[in-house]
Amino acid sequence: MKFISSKQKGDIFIFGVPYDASTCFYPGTRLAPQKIREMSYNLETFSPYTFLDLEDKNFVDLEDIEVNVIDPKDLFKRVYEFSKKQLDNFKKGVLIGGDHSTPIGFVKAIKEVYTKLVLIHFDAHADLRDIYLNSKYSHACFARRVLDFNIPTIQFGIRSFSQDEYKNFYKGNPSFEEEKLLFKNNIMFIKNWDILKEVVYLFKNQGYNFYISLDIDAFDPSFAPGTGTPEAGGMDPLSFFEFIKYLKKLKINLVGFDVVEVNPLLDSSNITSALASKIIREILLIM
Ligand SMILES: [Mn+2]
Repeated sequence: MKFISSKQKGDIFIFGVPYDASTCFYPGTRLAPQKIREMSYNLETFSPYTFLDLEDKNFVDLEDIEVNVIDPKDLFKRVYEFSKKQLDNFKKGVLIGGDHSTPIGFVKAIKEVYTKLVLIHFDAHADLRDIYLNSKYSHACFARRVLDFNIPTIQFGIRSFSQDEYKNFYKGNPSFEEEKLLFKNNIMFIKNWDILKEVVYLFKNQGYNFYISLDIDAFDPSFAPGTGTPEAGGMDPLSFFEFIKYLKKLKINLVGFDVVEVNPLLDSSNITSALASKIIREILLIM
């Protein structure tokens, strides 16, 4: 099954990575790419936020890649090589996970094409561990690997981190402690939508390209219950759609996007998959 309104040719590719072996709690995110596509047939192709229509957007859903591997490092290599190949033909890409280990190789491939790249990481969890359960490519290491690729990273929605993550990245970080728009160790921590919009504006003016990584658990569990590690106190979908509207107005160059950690086995009435599906529609429209 392909995402609604997928075309034969286009500038943007979508692919699914049905992999959840690095998940530490409940498995099931491997089922998300198919479920999210299924839910797309419930959507209008026309957006009430941007007044754009998916029918007019040239993107190609390449469906799921083969991920018959256990080791997250093999998965990383596979996603990287696949993405690299696709970026010879396509300008931009969208990944549907899978757990948060799935986009690491994709981000690396994007960064090799777009050297001037900034990443916005929406998540409840810091994902800044260097190694987790013996792997550097675990879903708990996503943001740390992004920093290894030398990509300035803006985190939003984070409300769960270890004492080590706190000491190494947040403590003494002016963006964390005083909400100043300053990087420390290439990372900025933002809690407020208006400040996030200001940061995006500054990067856009410096000619940066954008990548957005969305862990669905950034949303409050009341909006997105279908995820393995729910964390109370999260963001709401309306604010996110408002943010996308702002990105459209600003005409940013959004070159990569992923949505991860949707778990259809833990979902209720498919509301989490439906949310992810709607977000993909909105993101495709502004790409
Ligand atoms: Mn998370």
